[in-house]
Amino acid sequence: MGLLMSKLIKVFESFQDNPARILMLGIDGAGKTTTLYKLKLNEVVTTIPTIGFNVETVSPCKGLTFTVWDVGGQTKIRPLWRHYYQNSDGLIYVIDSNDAERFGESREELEAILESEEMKGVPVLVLANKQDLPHAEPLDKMVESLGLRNLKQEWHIQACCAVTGDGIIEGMHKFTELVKRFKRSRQHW
Ligand code: G3D
Ligand code: MG
Repeated sequence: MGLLMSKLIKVFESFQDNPARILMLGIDGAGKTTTLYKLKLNEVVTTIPTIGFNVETVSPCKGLTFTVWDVGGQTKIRPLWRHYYQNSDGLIYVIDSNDAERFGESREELEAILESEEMKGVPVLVLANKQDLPHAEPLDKMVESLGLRNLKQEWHIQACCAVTGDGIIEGMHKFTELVKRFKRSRQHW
């Protein structure tokens, strides 16, 4: 087991007695599958619950599951996404920082996801991925392009590189805090 994973397990173990369902979304090519493989302890399982809808799941620790798919296009199957939105405790939204041309598309998709009633209040970690590439945009530019300041829920943006794992632990630390706070607040509703 790598050093990265052993550090991540410490972060994730805190969910053992307080299970959490995490969605990891983003447009195709953002780096979700690569991130998933960095997080994995168990195998990544790919299922196709309905035609053309490819869902990956991984459970890196007892009590914790990540459910992952590509957002964008696919108008016919979009209504099915809501089923996965239900009871989620956090959203990790992955962006290719090096592909500014697609920031608009990423932003629209993020806004559409967060408009859903089921996602109300759910905290968001934005993984500004591919920061190793020469044309990666800086975080302040991405915050603006993605309209993150307009979000109603708590959010955090983390620069990372899914290939090397740089930034992933820091992002998960912060995200874990947000998710726990959200779960506590929901218990008090
Ligand atoms: P997706 O699951 O969101 O669709 P993938 O995205 O994880 O399949 O990644 C898409 C491509 O981007 C892959 O390259 C992958 O190796 C690359 N990638 C992912 N993260 C990073 C990163 O942090 N830095 C760099 N430089 N590349 C990254 P291929 O060539 O396999 O399509
Ligand atoms: Mg993928």
